[in-house]
Amino acid sequence: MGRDRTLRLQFGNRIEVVCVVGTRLCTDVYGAAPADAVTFAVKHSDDVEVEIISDGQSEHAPANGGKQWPLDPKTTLSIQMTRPSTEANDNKVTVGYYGENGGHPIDQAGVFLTGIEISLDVDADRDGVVEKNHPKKAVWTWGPDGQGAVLLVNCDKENPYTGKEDCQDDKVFSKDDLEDMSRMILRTKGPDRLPPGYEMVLYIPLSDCDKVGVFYLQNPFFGQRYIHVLGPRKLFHVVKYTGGSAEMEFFVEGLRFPDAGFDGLVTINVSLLEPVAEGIPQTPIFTDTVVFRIAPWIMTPNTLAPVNVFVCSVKDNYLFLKEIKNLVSKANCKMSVCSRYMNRGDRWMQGPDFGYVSREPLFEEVTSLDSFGNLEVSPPVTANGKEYPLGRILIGSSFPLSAGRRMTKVVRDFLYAQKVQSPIELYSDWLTVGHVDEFVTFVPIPGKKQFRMLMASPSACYKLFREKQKEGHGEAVMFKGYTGTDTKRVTVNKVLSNEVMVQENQYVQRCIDWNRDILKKELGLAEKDIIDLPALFKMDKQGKAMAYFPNMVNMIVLSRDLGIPKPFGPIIEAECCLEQHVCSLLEPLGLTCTFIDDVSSYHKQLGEVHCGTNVHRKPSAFKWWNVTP
Ligand SMILES: [Ca+2]
Ligand SMILES: [Ca+2]
Ligand SMILES: [Ca+2]
Repeated sequence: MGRDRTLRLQFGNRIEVVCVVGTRLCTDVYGAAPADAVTFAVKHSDDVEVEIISDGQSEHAPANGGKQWPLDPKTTLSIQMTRPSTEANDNKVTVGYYGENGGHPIDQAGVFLTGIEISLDVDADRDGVVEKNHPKKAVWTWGPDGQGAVLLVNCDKENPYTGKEDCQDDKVFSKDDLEDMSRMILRTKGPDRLPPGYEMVLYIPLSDCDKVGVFYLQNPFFGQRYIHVLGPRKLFHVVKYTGGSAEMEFFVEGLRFPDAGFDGLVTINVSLLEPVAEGIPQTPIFTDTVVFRIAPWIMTPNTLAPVNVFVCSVKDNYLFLKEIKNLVSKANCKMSVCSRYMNRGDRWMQGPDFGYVSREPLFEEVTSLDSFGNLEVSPPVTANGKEYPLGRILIGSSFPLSAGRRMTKVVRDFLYAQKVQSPIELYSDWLTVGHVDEFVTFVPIPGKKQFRMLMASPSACYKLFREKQKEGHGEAVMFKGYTGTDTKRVTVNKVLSNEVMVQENQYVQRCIDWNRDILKKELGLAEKDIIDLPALFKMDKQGKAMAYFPNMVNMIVLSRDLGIPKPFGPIIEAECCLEQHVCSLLEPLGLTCTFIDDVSSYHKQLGEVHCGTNVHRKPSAFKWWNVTP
């Protein structure tokens, strides 16, 4: 806001000053007084307010100059404009000095004033409308009682065929792109023109120039043009003062997500510059500031409704695609197949209105822990008295004290910096691939605002197999119709008598239990919230675990419809006992299980259904700025 400025009274010279409404000019009356003066009086025009301040007491000076005050070194005048001027210098303050005998003034000093209103405005109360001069527009606070404007990173592409994201150039190619930006309005009110030498400047701090971009809408009524005025290499922009009541409309885009060393806040200022004298730089006499917080990168949990399922079409997944297609049509959402040509192997899908971000480390080696399968997000939870209305991010990491793989620091720093889905670090390094989604997922309970956490469980599998053995199905055969390389005849008895496998799975169960305890504590879950899905693992040569049969927990969740990797379990009475068991756990909750053969397309390459798909979900109705991190 405006600073108080000091003004020096002079005799004989015409002083002209611009005063922003709401700011003060202070002047000393004693220093300028003629030698034989003992009192002074003040005359001023209607749109000016003058206070006589002496010894901490202040008194309004009447406009007509009818009162005299004793001259005292401690006395100052405080002058402010109460409304904007209609013409330059249309207001005046005159100080008259009087000698012992009063009567006529010995001398007079006058100041001509031009009032102007300036307000840089944003939607600080977050109701979708840019209000006028919100008192806390420069302070950003979280929570339902907080305030402060928000900004999106414009990281989508309005045109999917362009090479870069929208925010990477200084152009606006389509009006739809403005929907991704926040409005900012510069409101001014004053005379037709400012006295010579005054200038209005919009500017950003150097530290924000790679984080925010601003466009100005030129000629709103005749052939609109969007001029890039602030951003990288554009730290300031001189704003043309147009006079009268003016509203200049700007569009602001975020260029970067919050990250290590960047809390997500960006600042935009407007200043009024005043000339001091010919050849001397102008100085700011008034600054108005607004703050935006750049929206965090947010993950959508399985419990949110699906909108579109993205699947990559690769060489050998034709049948898999067909099965996913059936599931998607049951779940009533869209499906986009990304061709091999477009996905270049395994690229995260990009397209219109589908933003993306990538973080690449400068020095660290990228490991498989960095890929997206290693990031999951829980449904909304309350844990240890704290609410997480957008859920919590689960990231796979190495066991404490072990020197294993660890999600690259830049990715971890990035996730922590988003603040609204406070990450939980899980131990996933015991797996060959090392992904969180190999042992945990979440399913909604249709019709209720509840969910269950599903975990891969070797003990549940052994328990089921022993039951089947006792019931006389020890010779039931697994892997029937399985297109994998294991062609040996595998029975329930064979699995149960394999001591190495028993030991390896005990180890795996302990690793899962370690995570299970963390998840229960950090998500505030009870035993009844967790369902164990039978799974078996085997160790690779490096002592890391991989699924022995397709890992059912690695499923795709489309509302009530679950696409579960087909486990190829022991066939008992013409039915797979694993499928039958899982259905008996999930279907009473209102869920529908579809088992999808992903063996040749994904399982053999150590991924399952979930890894081969990406689901674009309806965003949470909960507004992220209402989170209290
Ligand atoms: Ca508003
Ligand atoms: Ca652009
Ligand atoms: Ca855009």
